[in-house]
Amino acid sequence: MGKYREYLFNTALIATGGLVFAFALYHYGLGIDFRLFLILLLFAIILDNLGIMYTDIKLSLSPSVGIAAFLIFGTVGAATLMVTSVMFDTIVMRRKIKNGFLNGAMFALSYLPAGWLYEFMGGKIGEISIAQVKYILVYVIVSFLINNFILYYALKVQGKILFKEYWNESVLLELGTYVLMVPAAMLLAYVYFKHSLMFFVLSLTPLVFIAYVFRMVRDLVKANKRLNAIYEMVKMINSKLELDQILDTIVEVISQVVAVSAAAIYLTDSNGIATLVKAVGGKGKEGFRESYFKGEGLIGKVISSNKIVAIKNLKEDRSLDREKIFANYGSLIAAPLRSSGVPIGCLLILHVETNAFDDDSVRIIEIIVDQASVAITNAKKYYEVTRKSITDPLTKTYNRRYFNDALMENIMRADENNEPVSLIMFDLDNFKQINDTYGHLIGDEVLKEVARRIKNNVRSNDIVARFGGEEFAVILPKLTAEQAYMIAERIRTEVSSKPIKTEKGDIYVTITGGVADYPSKADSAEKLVSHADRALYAGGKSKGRNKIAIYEV
Ligand code: GH3
Ligand code: MG
Repeated sequence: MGKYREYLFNTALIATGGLVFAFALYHYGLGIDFRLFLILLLFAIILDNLGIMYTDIKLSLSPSVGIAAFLIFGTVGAATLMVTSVMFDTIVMRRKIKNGFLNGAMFALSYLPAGWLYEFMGGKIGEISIAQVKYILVYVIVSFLINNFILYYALKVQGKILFKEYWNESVLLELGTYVLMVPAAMLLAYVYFKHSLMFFVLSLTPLVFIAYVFRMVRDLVKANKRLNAIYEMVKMINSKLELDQILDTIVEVISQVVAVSAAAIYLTDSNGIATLVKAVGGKGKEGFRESYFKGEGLIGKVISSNKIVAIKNLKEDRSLDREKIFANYGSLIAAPLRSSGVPIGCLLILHVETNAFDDDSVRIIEIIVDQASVAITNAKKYYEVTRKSITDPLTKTYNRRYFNDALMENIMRADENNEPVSLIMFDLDNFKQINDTYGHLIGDEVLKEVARRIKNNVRSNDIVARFGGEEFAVILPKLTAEQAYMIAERIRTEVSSKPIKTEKGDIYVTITGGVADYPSKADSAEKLVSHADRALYAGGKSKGRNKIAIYEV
């Protein structure tokens, strides 16, 4: 679908651009001095070459030559110059044939109507005066608007999603260059009308110098961005961010230093299987393969070999044929993530165009990925430690400490939202007997199984905790004691109805439960616990066990 839309858009753009251009040539003719045309073309090409790619948009000073040509030749001559120079730059210098035609059509469609509007409004060709400034501004703004309008849609149908983040910034930057280019163009045209061709050519050279300085500034800005990206990564290593936030930051930082159409992060488990944990661009997670076995496919190979892979032209690379995902892209970088030399996953960066990543990009990715790996490892370790500190090792339910915090938090939330929260306390019946009959180890097995049955019968945000030796507590947010009673009953039945299978045979156990809720049956966390406990003994244990009771005020 996306491909079809892109094809339709491209065809329509090239056809319209070509037709309008042919009409202009046929109807108005070129009528230019070819020697001058070639000189201007040469300068336009030089300036385009010194231009800088700002993410997906090229900034260059060649429009100043274009505007000068417009003031000298008029609409059709100037448009011809600009279409020729952009096509030369894209097709010959950047080797992108399709984009060459797209850019040519885009320029024809922006500069021709802008020129016609200029002439229609009364702007003059072939001479220069201050009174023309306002018309020249109209010419510049109209061509700029059409140009960027088409470019925006071209990038959009090409599936470049991240460009939107930089769009405003790059458009503003481009507009800024016109502050320099409009006066420069007027000066050039003035020199041409008043002085010799030789003098005119000489006055073009400072532009080349300025473009060169521009490029140096760009390199500085780029270097600065890269330093900043590394700084962000180092900062992240020492942060207490969760793994998911770390992965988000990695993708964000990467898209600041290289052009990204889509990116994915895979992390390996203990069996060496790499699983997709983050995906942006393309179709999100659906666009990427869910997992790769050890050594399987590009991702598996990058992880096993521990070597970064950069493919400049995916369309010519036969080795990846079988992986569908790569059919939509032109180039990629796949970088292994490793922690103290051990592979932990892979970062995949894709771009729709070929040759999107130069050697510099690959190097910076390598550095970022090293830092990112440390941050990922730290986050995983931190998660392990916190998880261990709040769970009961035998039953894998929450421990008493976590239960206390969670109960306070749930009561606070209940107050805020004006909702109830319920608590069930369970105690295994005659558990001492089970220990005495079958031994402590079998007793442990029984406890584990009862915990599992309780967890299986509550919602995912209910909190099951081991309150004491053979006592469990369940916090049920948003439920009244009556609703919690139903759940407690379900758990009681579930525990007593099926035997627990152990080495020493099937064991039947029963549990007794007490229920209370906040705020109707208790007005504090302490009372909620003591009231549920009192219901457990007064209403359950003392009345024969294997029962659930609600606290009576
Ligand atoms: P009641 O129905 O009144 O609750 O009787 P009970 O036997 O369950 O009550 P009691 O409080 O007398 O005994 C609880 C027993 O639970 C005593 C203790 O040894 C055992 N217990 C506590 N923690 C563990 C544990 O982690 N593993 C095992 N196997 N037993 C435990
Ligand atoms: Mg007991």
